[in-house]
Amino acid sequence: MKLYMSHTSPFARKVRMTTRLIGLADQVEEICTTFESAELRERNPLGKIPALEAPDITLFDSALICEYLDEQYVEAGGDSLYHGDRDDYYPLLSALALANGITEAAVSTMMETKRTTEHSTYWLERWNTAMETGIRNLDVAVLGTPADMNMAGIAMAACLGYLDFRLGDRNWRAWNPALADWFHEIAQQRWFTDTAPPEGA
Ligand SMILES: N[C@@H](CCC(=O)N[C@@H](CS)C(=O)NCC(=O)O)C(=O)O
Repeated sequence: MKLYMSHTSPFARKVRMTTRLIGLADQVEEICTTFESAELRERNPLGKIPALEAPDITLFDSALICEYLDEQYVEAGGDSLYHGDRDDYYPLLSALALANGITEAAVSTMMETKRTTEHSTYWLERWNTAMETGIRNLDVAVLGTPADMNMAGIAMAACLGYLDFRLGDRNWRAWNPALADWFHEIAQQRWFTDTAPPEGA
């Protein structure tokens, strides 16, 4: 399989952490690309990173790619990253939706601030509120532990890694101290450190 990715994309990182956690990393060639490239647009008409070329299908959006990888893992006898305790199923999916949504707000903020023309205060405020309210409302209990990760935890790890990397001025740890404690342990895991953006990126 070929993953079209960039080292700075939190959506690509979510996929890359997943391949490492489920033992599929050596079957996925990581190809660095940019969102302006023709090779990416051939695989994702929206021109967004990441896209996965699998033997049977080419997939985009990171959520779909992660579901596909999870299916491979389950077929090989692994426990699905989406199904923990049955009672946790919808809380887990809600936390996953929240993590993906906060990441979207963070990436949009970053792209808007990088624009050379005038920035939209309206959108920057909306995204900031989404990030802060999302993080304050996140229930750490459903995110899993390093020994028992699930997709909500992986998505949240990618999200918080991105906030520290690109939006270090947001003091998200003060918004949710329990989440800060959870992340402190996660940030030491090999699958997290191995997928970090390179220095100076
Ligand atoms: N929902 C998409 C979001 C992907 C996304 O926004 N990727 C960013 C890089 S972090 C991108 O390629 N942006 C370029 C653009 O929006 O045109 C996913 O989960 O894959």
